[in-house]
Amino acid sequence: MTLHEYDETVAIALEKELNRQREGLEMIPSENFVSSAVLEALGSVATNKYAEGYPGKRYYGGCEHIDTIEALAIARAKDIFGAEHVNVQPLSGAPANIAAYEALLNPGDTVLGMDLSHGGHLTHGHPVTQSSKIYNFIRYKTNAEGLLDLENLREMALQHKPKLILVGYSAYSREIDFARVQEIADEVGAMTMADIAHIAGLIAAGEMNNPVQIFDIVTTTTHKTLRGPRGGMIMCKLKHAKAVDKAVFPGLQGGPHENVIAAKAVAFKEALQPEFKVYAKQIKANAKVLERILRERGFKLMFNGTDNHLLLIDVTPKGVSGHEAEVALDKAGITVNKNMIPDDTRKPLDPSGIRLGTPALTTRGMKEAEMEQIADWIDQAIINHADDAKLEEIRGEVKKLTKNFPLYPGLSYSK
Ligand code: DSN
Repeated sequence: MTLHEYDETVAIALEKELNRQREGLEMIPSENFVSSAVLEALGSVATNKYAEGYPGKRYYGGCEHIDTIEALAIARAKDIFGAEHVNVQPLSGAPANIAAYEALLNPGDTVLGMDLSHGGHLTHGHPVTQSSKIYNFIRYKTNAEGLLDLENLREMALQHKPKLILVGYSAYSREIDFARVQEIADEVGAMTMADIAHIAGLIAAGEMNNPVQIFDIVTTTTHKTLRGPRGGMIMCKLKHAKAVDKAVFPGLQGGPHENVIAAKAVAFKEALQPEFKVYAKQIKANAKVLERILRERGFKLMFNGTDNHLLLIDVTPKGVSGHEAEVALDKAGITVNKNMIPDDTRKPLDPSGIRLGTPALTTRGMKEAEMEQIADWIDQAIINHADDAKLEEIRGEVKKLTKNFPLYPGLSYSK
């Protein structure tokens, strides 16, 4: 019996979601389209298996094939990033970060992490998180030029004597000098952690600096630029291996999601191929086209542009809020997310900015020419945010363009 025959309601919703992905321009920088091979592994029988523990040391019988899969995922991740130790079990980025803190810190320890509105992440010590109640997070910011200021970071490190310095961001668009951060940490006797969730695919392809061989610990998600299944991963120096594994299981999680780990293994194989390097280069080239045209059209680019896959844009000079821009773009078939900008005076649900990126469109095969067209549509949609007919017209153009870049041909949930 097919899914559609058994549960039409879910099948129809999935078919609509598939069509939304096919007919729209997905520009949320943390999203991507996995390959059909990754999707197949994700929907495999490995979901049926309990495998608490680690390869060769499980608390359940029948884990021999699961061990093969998990060991392969670990070996491939080590190969990609040059890691001494890898744990592929974190369910996603937030639990990976929580486990990393648990592995390295004691309650009350001081951590330097970037402020959310300056490009950091909630799990880097925002007051709404549990971690912020356990550890003493001190938040640093970008400087007046809108850039990461490592001299200020050093001064703060000398002042606060943190146990851990945390870099790696979810809305910051510039390169990070990990080697300099390590020097600062060494000067004050701190450990180092990088959260490379957004840029892991670019690092895997050698398109951005790699902290893995320098830092104590590096966390990531596997579903953003790395283009794997929704999940997390921790890489660390051998000296932290035991603490990391213990923090993930049994410290934080129970049975690992082995179907997701199988899909991670497949995605890592893809990331090791020469085509992935071409893909990562194109992600950056596409982001540069958006940067150039949107700047020419009068948009205010935070951090003065981009070195990676994303742009954070203050849209208020265009007479709209981030929420209004997101809604208008949605109506035009372009999906982005509203986002706070540094020291935003507006509220998180209606901030001043939008964040957009190129990983998903690049996966579809779009290049510089398409980016020029898309930048124009973004500008037009925002200028005409109150004109539903114009937004509908752009949506029609968007749909036409997407037909030239097929997504999951042959896939259907409607039978
Ligand atoms: N929610 C992710 C993002 O969009 O960047 C980070 O957790």
